Amino acid sequence: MGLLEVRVPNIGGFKDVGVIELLVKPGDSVAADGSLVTLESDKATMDVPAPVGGTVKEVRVKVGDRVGEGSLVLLLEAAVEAPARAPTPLPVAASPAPVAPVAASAAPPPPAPDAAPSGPAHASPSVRKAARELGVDLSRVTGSGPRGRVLQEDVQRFVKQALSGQAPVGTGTGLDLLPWPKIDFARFGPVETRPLSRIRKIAGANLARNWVMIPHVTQFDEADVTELEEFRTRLNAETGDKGPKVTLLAFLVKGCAVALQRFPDFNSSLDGDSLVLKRYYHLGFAADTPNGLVVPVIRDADRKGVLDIARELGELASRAREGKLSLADIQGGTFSISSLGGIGGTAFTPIVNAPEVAILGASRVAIRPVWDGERFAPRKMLPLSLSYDHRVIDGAAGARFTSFLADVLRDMRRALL
Ligand code: CAO
Repeated sequence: MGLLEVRVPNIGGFKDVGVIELLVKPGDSVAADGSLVTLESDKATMDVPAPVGGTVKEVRVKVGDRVGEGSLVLLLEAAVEAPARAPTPLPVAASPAPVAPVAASAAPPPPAPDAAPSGPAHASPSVRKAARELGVDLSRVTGSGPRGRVLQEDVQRFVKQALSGQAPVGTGTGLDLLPWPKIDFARFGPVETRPLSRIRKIAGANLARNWVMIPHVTQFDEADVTELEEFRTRLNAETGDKGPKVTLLAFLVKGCAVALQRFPDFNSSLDGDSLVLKRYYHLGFAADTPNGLVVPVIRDADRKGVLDIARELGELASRAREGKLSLADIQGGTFSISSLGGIGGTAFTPIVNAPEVAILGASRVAIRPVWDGERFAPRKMLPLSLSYDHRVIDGAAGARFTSFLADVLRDMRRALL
């Protein structure tokens, strides 16, 4: 059993090709045709395979080396008697094709060139083979190699995460977070432990996912609701006990439905490389309940009047507080509103409610001096905080949306236009 010199076979005329990955180390056993190293030209990635099965004795290249046909890759101790003809430099094939037919039995079979880096996933043939065998869709694996190349360990990590039920996260762009701090708080003072409610656990998991997966931007603006508030007060006085109590939130729902029709991207969802634009306007509103946050949905807000919206808001909010919402009450939302105006605050950054792409936060109306061109006048100003998914919505669109919404709230007759 002699030592076999494994050299770079005919690689289709490429002369100065980089070694980008060593797939074996001294002492490793390899099967015949097993991949030894991966080479990469500017057009293709290819593996140099073992001509016969055996044990790797010495690796003669390192990552970053430039090689060409005939370069010595490693020394292999063949498991069986090596064929008489040494696998030294292969005869140059006449064909410039990357895969040259090789006759000599001891010579390495030709490397299998792989898709050029412009392909959907950038990975060597051995990694592709492993992915195929494991049923892994390589386009879903985050590559941690140079230029985002998917390595063996990326595929292994992906499989491990899939088996453990976690979302696959690669090292390159994933969250390599420190473990959560484990502290015995009782060492520092008295504590009380309260289990999280079911709603809080579900909402928390959703919020955490949305916060880390969506690139959020929050656009702040304010709407002059002086006239709207006068109208609302009059309306409530007129309807009295006969009608629903109309709060600012009902006008916000209506105003947002109008703005969403004007800016359809805000009423969409991302689906892979596409945007699904919804032609219905179902608006969710965050409701604070003793058990945590829920988001009931007002369907077809664009087709409802403010009184109907106010009635539904009241019903849904009380069902939410009593824990009596049905699944239908919380499904199908296309945009959400989180109103903290009844409580206080000047601005906040709401978290987008995936798979929606935007959410409007409303804070407490304040009377502020506003310059009307000639003098300062006391106006009722409603602070707006619009968070959106920056993958879908650009900053300019975000600012246009809040400006338009502020215009509608300043004069609701604009909702009729
Ligand atoms: N500025 C000033 N006052 C406001 C206001 C605002 N932006 N919004 C509401 N108000 C007033 C209302 O007019 C009402 O006043 P009156 O009783 O004098 O008429 C009072 O605040 C209470 O309103 P409300 O809370 O009963 O009704 P609403 O329609 O504004 O809100 C609901 C309903 C269910 C959304 C609300 O009760 C609630 O749960 N809010 C919290 C939402 C939340 O937790 N969001 C955060 C989610 S995490 O991002």
